[in-house]
Amino acid sequence: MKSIRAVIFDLDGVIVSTDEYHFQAWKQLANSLGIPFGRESNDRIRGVSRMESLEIVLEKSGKRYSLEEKREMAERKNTYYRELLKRVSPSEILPGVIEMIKALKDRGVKIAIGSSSKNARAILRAVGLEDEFDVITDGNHVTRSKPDPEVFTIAAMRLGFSPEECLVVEDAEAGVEAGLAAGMSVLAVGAATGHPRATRLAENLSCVTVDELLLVESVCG
Ligand code: B16
Ligand code: MG
Repeated sequence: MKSIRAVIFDLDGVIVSTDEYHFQAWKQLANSLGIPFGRESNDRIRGVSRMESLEIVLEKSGKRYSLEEKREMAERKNTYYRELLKRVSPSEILPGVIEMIKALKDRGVKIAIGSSSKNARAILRAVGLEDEFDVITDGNHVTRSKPDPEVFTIAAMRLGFSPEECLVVEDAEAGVEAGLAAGMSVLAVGAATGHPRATRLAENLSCVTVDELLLVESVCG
């Protein structure tokens, strides 16, 4: 088995708590349409694309909508979301992220972003991390959303490593599945901590040392 030479981080819910802003923006859209949308549906939209998330939100609507109407709704949700993103600052970087990035760089391990979000660069810029990653692969580079492995496969190719040399850090069930389907090890954090097939589990990145991340199975929290 090859050792881990690159770590590919998901963004929303792993690097920054923007997953909460996605929820609030979808909730705002759902309220305007008179559709119930609660926290119990939120885990299902983690990691999946904007249009696929919209389909999940619309499941509880009795109405059928045209593609044009759906595009307008997705655009409106993104406008709500971008408004919420204006408050994002470095203080919203999740626990252990900065320390882990530094520790990985000190080891010479390459780091990448593998996100479904088309807003990934704007978020990384807002928290001051845009220049920290060797590669940023996001929703603008893929044709298929997680749980398809495409975003992680492209990130690994751009980094120049084979899948078994890469470890993915994910907070979404769809993202854990995507990493495993890419043939990579996966550390599941946050909402995905209970995932039965993840390679490793941790409450968040502050619960894992760089040695544990790269070498040893760890459960924490
Ligand atoms: P956008 P990640 C994902 O980001 C979010 O988890 C998911 O909720 C969102 O629908 C998706 O990005 C698309 O985001 O509307 O900004 O393009 O977790 O893969 O970093
Ligand atoms: Mg995520």
